[in-house]
Amino acid sequence: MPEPRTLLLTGAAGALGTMMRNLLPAFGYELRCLDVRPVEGEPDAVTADLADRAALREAVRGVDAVLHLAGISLEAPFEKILRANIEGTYHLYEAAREEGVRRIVFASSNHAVGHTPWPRPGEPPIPVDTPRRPDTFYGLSKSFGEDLAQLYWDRHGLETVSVRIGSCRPEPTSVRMLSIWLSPADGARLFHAALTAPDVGHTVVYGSSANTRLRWDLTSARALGYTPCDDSEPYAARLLADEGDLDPADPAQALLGGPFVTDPPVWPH
Ligand code: NAI
Ligand code: 15L
Repeated sequence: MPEPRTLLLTGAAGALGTMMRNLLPAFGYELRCLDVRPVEGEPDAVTADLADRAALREAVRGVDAVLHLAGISLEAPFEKILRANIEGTYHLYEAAREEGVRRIVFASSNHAVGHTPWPRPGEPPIPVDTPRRPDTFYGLSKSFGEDLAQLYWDRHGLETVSVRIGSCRPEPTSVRMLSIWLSPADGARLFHAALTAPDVGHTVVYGSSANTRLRWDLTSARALGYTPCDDSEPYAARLLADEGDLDPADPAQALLGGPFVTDPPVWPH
């Protein structure tokens, strides 16, 4: 497969979409942007809802690959998650299949496995094939997306890398994030690797930087050619002084999904 160059970026107006619009062109991508909201500074962006199959077909026509970031990015009522994340992702995959797109990089989330306990000291890191344990309807939609990706690979030969993103933001803002932080620059490196690695079929990876306090397995991400360069550790002393260390007796701290696992989810924290 030749290196993709023309890339449809869904969710381009969002936090991650905005960071990737700034970072991915340096890797040689020409971006076509899509969002249900206008995308600031991108007059040619497609303004469309993921429910609009005709608009999606037109948007994916001729692109080499899709970076699918659009959707609801936090917990929400099931009906909203159903429409945007479950049905919306299905519509995108159908449009891609119909137009012959070869690869999608899917923004999955740590919340697809958010009910997984953090490993204790000395235990191995959480593997990518740990059983799916969503912590919310939101996490459930990401679990669905991973299954959808597997189906479209097995039935239609449409490749996907599902990236279970930790927390991608300029700086980690909690002790939990020290383990799952993905710096924006590493995010761009990881998405580039996911877009260009050969023969991925459907591959699931965790999305984080090379954090000293990493507690999940980055092997499958590294196998794509991803070499993370950042580490959250310089932020650790300040965050630990503010919050103290994680309390294994508190479900919001003992489980991967953190504040999402409580009912109702405690967010933002
Ligand atoms: P965000 O909420 O800032 O951006 C999502 C974008 O999707 C928004 O611009 C929104 O207008 C658009 N959107 C929502 N529903 C849509 C629809 N029906 N049709 C078209 N566009 C729609 O979220 P963020 O932080 O940029 O995350 C991007 C993706 O990465 C999301 O899928 C999120 O679940 C996933 N993710 C992000 C993480 C992070 O740390 N930022 C962590 C884990 C996963
Ligand atoms: C996610 O899936 C969210 O989209 C993001 O906003 C963060 O909250 C992240 O998980 C997290 O777990 O910190």
